[in-house]
Amino acid sequence: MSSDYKALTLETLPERLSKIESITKKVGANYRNWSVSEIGDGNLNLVFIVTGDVGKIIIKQALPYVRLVGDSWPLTLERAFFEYNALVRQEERDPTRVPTIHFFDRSQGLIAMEYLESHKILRGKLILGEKVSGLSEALGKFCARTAFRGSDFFMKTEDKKADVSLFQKNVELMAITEGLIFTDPYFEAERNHNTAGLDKIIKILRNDVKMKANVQHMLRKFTSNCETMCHGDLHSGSIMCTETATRVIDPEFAFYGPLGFDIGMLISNYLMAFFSQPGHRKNEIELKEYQDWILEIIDKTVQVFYQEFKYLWKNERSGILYPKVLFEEQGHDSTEALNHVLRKTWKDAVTICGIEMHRRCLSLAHNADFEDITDLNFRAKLEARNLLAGRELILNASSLVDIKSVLKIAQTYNEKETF
Ligand code: SR1
Ligand code: MG
Repeated sequence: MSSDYKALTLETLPERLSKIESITKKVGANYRNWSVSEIGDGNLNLVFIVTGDVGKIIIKQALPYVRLVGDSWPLTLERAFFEYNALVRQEERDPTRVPTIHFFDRSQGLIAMEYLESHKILRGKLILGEKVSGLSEALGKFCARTAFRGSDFFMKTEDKKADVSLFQKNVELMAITEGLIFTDPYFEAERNHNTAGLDKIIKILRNDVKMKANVQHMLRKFTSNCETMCHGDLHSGSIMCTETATRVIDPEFAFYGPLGFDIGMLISNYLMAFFSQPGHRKNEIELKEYQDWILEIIDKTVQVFYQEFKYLWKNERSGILYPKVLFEEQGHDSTEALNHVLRKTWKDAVTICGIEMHRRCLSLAHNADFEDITDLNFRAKLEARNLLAGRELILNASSLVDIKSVLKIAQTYNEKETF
């Protein structure tokens, strides 16, 4: 850590940032008029909203430790550097989907970025039963564009290799994913916790050798298949929406990995929103209507993902992989090759989806979808459905060849009496 690093406070922020022109331009030069509030509810960082005479800005600053745990789990500030670099690339690959960056300071682990007026965290909206129009369109395209344009289908290979080597240094955050997502749920790890009543289900998961092996096959891909730059943490807490607009935030876990990683994690978080709904609304008609809406969103997101990926394959395939010189320019159709790529990507997505469903109930960082349910017996019952459905996905990823079959599993487990 740089020796001049200092975490910002509500009191010190205005004077410290008043010397930075790109910030005063957005907020106003008279820093004595700034009001500051800390809104960070994530697991790692400080997040401030700064309001001045001219406008508002978001200041995100890394702490030298994991906020969720405290200083017993030190973490360098470098995640801000990776987040900054990921935001720059995401802006190129899917313009206007991520917040505009106004300022970055590596030694302070600090990024100043666009305040997303009237946007709320998607997870909160899903818990409240609020709908967002254009959600599937925005995120299906985001996943396809970032996956395709960050890969050897599109990039100049020297740029891709340089980028892989840059993001391979995001070691600490990849280690969090490797531990919390791929490993801890499947044994009695120190940081795990779970809702009481799940012991029988947890035993089933931890004794399922075939499933554990599939998880590890996926971890192997996570560590070695540097196919594209993934957001790395695309859950519903990394998405902000109004009723009609959708933006993606927080790519500090970015890494070069499997093409299906982000879409798989996204679907997983929708499925957890789906399974947890009975804990948030009791009216049967409203419940069914909203759960159906979530399933439609998933279905449409995947359709948009495929459509966009296919479009990019046809129109932007300029990298070293499956070059047109070997196919179209020889009068040969590349559709079979494309379908092969999509099949493998989908299998990875389904596997990641199941793994994420496990870790959010068993490992360290749970999600509010389930955690906000105060009736613990009922929460355990819903989590059990989610855990067993996740197991089905991991075990059967090869045969669940489309989204409809995944959604069918969700519907089946949603009706299941698990204990
Ligand atoms: C210690 S960090 C725990 C989790 O929070 C982040 O948002 C990631 O999902 C990570 O796995
Ligand atoms: Mg985050």
